[in-house]
Amino acid sequence: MTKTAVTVLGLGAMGRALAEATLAAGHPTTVWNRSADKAADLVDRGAVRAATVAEAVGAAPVVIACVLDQPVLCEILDPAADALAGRALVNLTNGTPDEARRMAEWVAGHGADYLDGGIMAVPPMIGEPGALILYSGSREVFDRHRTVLDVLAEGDHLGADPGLAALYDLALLGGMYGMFAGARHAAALVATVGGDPVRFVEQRLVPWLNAVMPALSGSAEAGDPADSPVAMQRIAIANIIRASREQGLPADLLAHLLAPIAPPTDPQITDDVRRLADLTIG
Ligand code: FVH
Repeated sequence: MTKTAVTVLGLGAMGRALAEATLAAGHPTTVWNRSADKAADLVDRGAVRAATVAEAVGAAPVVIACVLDQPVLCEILDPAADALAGRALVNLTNGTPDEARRMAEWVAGHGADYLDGGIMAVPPMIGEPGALILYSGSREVFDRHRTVLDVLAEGDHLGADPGLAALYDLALLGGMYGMFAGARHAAALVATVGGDPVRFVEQRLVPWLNAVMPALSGSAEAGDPADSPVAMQRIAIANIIRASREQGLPADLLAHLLAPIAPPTDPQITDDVRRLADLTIG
């Protein structure tokens, strides 16, 4: 079966993993990177190195872009705009929903189709079970180039609005970073009494988080959970803030922990949170 040719723009940690996956699956792969030397070993494995972005874009019907951020993508695509006509740009660069919508418009203005994507994986996961890419924008591109996209990760098309994938991606990353920030603070708190932060995370925190994971879906619902009422949770969170201060750790950011249990629609709870935050953080 003839394999669709693919271009990959950007050979950072993630772009390289994407190019390796398309190459391994037998798709003729053209690559471009600002630092051209990063393409050397891919060329040894059969990739074609393009000298310019325009040459790379012109080499394949599907162009996968994965660079640092959206301003960088705009900067490199601008001189190659004319080469886009009739192709599909699959933009897997992290960005905001509005950036994705603007990119979709710009790409359409140059006669090309647009699919935005948010990669829910780290580079070693690409091409492996468990990797997921959220897509939005052209459903037609998603369906037409499924054989290429499926070698990268499982794909989930969220809808026609090009901004959807970025929004879901950032929402998921926000949840992840909130957890990481909580973990760093927890480890720092344990270190104040001589505890080994790495062992604490491995032996205590990870099992604890796994145990409470089933409660996560309920945490997005409005209302007062019967077995862990909001009034009780507010006091526990205030105590985390007070304990942090007692142990000499900055606690200001922890006030945000109060927000998830204080739906803004409930003026009573919002007032309580404000007073509690004033009390503990002032
Ligand atoms: N790596 C990860 O874990 C995450 C997983 C989820 C998705 N993200 C997003 O993927 C985009 C690329 O991330 P990356 O990991 O490949 O990032 P780097 O290794 O830092 O590579 C950056 C590439 O961007 C190129 N670049 C940077 N500035 C410019 C510029 N001014 N002009 C042209 N290219 C530029 C850089 O080129 P070079 O430094 O090698 O010459 C790399 O190709 C990103 O949106 C993540 O959020 C990754």
